[in-house]
Amino acid sequence: MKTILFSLLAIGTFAFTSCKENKEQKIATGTTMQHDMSTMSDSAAMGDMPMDAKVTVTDAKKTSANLTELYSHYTHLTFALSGDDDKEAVSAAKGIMEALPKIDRNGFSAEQKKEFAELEASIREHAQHIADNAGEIGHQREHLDLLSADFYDLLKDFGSPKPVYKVFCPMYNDNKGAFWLSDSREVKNPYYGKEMLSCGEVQEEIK
Ligand SMILES: [Cu+2]
Repeated sequence: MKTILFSLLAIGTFAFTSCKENKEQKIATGTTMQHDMSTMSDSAAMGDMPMDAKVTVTDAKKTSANLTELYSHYTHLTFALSGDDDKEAVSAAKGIMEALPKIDRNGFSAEQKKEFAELEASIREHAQHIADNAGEIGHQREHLDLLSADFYDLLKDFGSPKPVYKVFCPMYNDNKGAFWLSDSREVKNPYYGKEMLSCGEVQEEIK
């Protein structure tokens, strides 16, 4: 009985999100990812921004431009975890912690300062757990789930430095599901890595 139910669920989920492993795609995406990672690490401005960053950063509200560096470390983290790289995830999480105090809060209202302080404390806590758990990628991924919720609130309430997609994976955490934020509509699942890299669907675009 359980098996039948599970199969039905699996078929349903599959039809919805195409959570199938595709070897060719895996190889292709693996290559792309390495490229992305190397671009990211050799520029302080963080790799994949040149396309729209010039326009966005110049024209954006001060606050959202202010979040550019912090958010770039978050995308570094999702790249690392989608590549099953726990050590890279550690350095991305450290980048998040280092970027937090650099954020200029002078333009924030009293209410924004309060909200930001709460988000900052939570982001710092989850980033710390990720940084402390090299070799425990499952544990790092649990904190990515919570961290992603914080970043979602941050970008929604303080302005996104660029268009960002909210991507949902319905299978993570015993089918409770979890989302992450991505610069691209292309799905590279940080909760499963190569085990199920293309599982997920774009739910929302945050601008
Ligand atoms: Cu932890």
